[in-house]
Amino acid sequence: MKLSFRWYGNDDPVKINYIKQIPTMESIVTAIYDVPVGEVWPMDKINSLKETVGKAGLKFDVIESVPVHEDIKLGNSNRDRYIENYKQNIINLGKAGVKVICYNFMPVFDWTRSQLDKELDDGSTALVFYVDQVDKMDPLDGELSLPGWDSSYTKEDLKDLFEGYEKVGEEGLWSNLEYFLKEIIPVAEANDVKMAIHPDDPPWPIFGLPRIITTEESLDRFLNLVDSKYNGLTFCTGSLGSGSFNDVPKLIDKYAAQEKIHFMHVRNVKLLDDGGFEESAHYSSYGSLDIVEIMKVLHKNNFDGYLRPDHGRMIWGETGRPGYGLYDRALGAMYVVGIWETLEKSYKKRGK
Ligand code: DNO
Repeated sequence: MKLSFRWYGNDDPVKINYIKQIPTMESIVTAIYDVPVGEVWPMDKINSLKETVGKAGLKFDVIESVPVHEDIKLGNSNRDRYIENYKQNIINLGKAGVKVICYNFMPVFDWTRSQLDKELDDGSTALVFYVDQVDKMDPLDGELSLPGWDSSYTKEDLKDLFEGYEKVGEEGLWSNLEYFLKEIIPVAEANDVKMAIHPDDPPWPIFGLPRIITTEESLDRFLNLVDSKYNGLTFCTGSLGSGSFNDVPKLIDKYAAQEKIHFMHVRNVKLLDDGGFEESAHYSSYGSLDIVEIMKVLHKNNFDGYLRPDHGRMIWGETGRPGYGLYDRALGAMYVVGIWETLEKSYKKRGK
């Protein structure tokens, strides 16, 4: 595995040089944030980001994300213009040496939580999804703002989008995804850039909007839309693991064996009885996922893709981007690296 860490560019309160100080850290996961969704990322911006990352002694080989314009997801008549731009982004990033692009196909909202700073028993704060709170949230009243969401939408835009998705429905979303993949995957192949879809977080429909990348069945369906090693997954343990219906180690075993996992997001979640969840420290017994088992199945399948510790809590007084502080993610990184080293050494000893 190649250890990586998400960094939001020069505006990120986490300094890139500090990231490099995490033992065995190889790569930065980042993006261009000041180009509107759907437009082409200029080569000079890509190269300057690459230079910054290189100067810190890290590799620039994973992009998270190149966002997909809503017109593509909705299958609107102007989608081809945005798909052409998307292809150009793949070409430009390929030229800069990028190996993996993470993206998602979630309508309107990316990841969703009801609270970003829930205080846990030890005084740290974490992101949570409480069902009763989410039930009371109304994205159309114009008041809501969460970090995974594009805050540039007006109330009217949102209303139009919601109506659009109501017409499209789940099956329409699938066919728009298929159309998109059939266009972009050949370009990814030609430029040696692996596409890695991020599952829906949480893995069920929210606010009446369809969500389709949620279960084993849907992952199978997705991979069969275009059968190519360039059409793969960002396997996010926390997103898929928020649904008790997903057996995370079993799914990783299956898709790693198929060499369809290009990028791993590793974090833990504590599932609650009513279907909600709290994000927890990475260590297995703090949440509902067995992180050792997860690392074991990756190791068993000789996983050599990128892996990053996902969301951390805020600890030691750190403030910053919810889920993306330095300290707890660094602890998570060392925890998974420790498990990996143990696996490497014990299997070598046994002569495997
Ligand atoms: C949340 C992230 C997601 C992810 C996108 C990929 O912390 O994992 O926002 O970056 O869904 O497009």
